[in-house]
Amino acid sequence: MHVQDSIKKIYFATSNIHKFTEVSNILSKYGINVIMVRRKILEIQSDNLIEIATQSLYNALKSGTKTPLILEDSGLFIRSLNGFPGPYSSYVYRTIGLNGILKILEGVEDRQAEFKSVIAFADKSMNIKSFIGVVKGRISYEARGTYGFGFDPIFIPNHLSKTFGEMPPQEKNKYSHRAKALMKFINWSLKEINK
Ligand code: ITT
Repeated sequence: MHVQDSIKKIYFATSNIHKFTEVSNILSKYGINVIMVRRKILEIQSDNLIEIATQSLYNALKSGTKTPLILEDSGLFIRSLNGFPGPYSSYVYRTIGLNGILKILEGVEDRQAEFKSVIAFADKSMNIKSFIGVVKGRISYEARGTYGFGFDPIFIPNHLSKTFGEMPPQEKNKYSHRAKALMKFINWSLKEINK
């Protein structure tokens, strides 16, 4: 792979401005300028985030989105619900929202959950690679905080007491699934440059 040329500027296909801001804040620290591509990309239905992210990346490339390109698929996986809402997190957030999840978990003691993020990357030669980040934690008993987006106000990372919704962006980036996936991507691309 020839990531040398691509490292200064990268396209990010997403319709989610919050994801874009998080990714852009992290990558800019490594001198990478992130350009948001808002085009709506056909997303397959699958229980597997890697499959969704990779297939969406192919679809984006097919429809002419510029490279180097990244795309991210993520979700909240709740243990006592066998991983629900998982890949359907966006839909579940829009339909039943935070209160819906809190209601489903009323009286449920096992609050364990994790956020997962898959970053799929295509270089200028359209070689594809994916990177996974996971943050383990628990679902709070009530929504707290106004930072972030989506399920942030009900997710508390392990060993902490604040929800993601109570953390300013830099603090969330220390723990988040997205930051972890991005760090894997960055470390890999730095290694590729030195090959
Ligand atoms: P794109 O597909 O256009 O990038 P999207 O929001 O539809 O944007 P996903 O299909 O990957 O993205 O859905 C992920 C959903 O999971 C997202 O909408 C949130 O509801 C939830 N989610 C993922 N990461 C999150 C985070 O860091 N904080 C809070 N909620 C998150």
